[in-house]
Amino acid sequence: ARPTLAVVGATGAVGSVMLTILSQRADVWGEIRLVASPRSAGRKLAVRGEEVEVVALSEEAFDGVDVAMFDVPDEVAARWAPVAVAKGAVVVDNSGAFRMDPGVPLVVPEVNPHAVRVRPHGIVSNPNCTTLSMIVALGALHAEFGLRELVVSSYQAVSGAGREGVETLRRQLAQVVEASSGGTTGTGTGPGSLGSAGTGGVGGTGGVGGLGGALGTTPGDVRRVVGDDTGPFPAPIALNVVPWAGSLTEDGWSSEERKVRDESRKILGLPKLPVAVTCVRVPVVTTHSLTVHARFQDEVTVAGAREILATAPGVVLFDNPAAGEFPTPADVVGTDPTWVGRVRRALDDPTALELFVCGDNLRKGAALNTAQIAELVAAEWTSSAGSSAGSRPE
Ligand code: 11C
Repeated sequence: ARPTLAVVGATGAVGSVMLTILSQRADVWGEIRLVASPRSAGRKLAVRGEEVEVVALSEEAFDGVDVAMFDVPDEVAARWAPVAVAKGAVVVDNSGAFRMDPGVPLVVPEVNPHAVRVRPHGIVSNPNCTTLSMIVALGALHAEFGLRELVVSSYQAVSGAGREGVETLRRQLAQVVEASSGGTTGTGTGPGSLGSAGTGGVGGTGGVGGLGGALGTTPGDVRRVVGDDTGPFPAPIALNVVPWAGSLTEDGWSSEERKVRDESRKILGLPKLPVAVTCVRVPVVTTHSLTVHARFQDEVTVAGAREILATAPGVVLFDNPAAGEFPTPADVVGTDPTWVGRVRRALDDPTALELFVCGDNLRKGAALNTAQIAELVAAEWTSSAGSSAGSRPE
């Protein structure tokens, strides 16, 4: 019998993409049960071309479930994943609740598929979307060249902050368009929030019309237009970039930056890898991008790196700057691979490469990788000896 799958968090931003992905991929599942918070129970969602009614998250929701994917906040996963395990399910969790637990494998099927088999707590973790947006390409280069150091900056899409992140960007874009086309903008009325007297009058009143007219030319003008409610971001995200993702941890590091470092080390099996990372939010709806400086054990060549990237499973090399060809989020969104461009050898270090990498943060960055891990687990059903109806692999 095919294993029964539960999708916990089916109505969320990642959960919705998961239902699409489950409908697109080769079907390895028996029943697919959709689970969400009680307020979503009773809704019907389409998966594999059928309408399925959402059931409320409860102990009974895991009755007969073999594999349970969790796309929920950390505290919900921490509370309910052990319940699903106690009911006999293998949990594939996309939250940050268990990733760094030594008894929980952190799996990227193209990089460390073998790790999925050793799961003493019955839980397999899916990495953070920023880590995932680069790690398939880096794993391929590491296998050949031996990675020694990473220096990374992210350009993260607002959907990484969930539906609220997307709604905030859309609202602010509407506000700045409105303000720039003669609406309520406060541009040019003063020295602005940074107090740089002398720049306040640059925009003038009313601007020149159209997106960006005068707006974005004086300190604090965008902030005044979008108001105090900046949603999940600590500063306006329209007409801006924000050097922050996640929460504050020790010594000024964001939780997101620590995740990229710690998770990359764990996935690559390099517990002491030096990783310097700065995470930045940009006004892109979906698809995270990263600049990567990767230093290896020995000298590298661009030709050698290109050959590896061009043939690595899950990677697309798109790198012809003379023709204006490199990945951008607007072109990559909705696709599965990790896209790599701008491959250069570091000018001052023959052992290092510079790359620009893009990956859809909701697909490979979240739902797709979770689905791939779940499929690895499901394969244990079909490969286990005497896989009779209802039997679970040992
Ligand atoms: C972001 N990467 O873009 C985050 C969201 O640990 O899975 C996912 C947080 C996580 O804000």
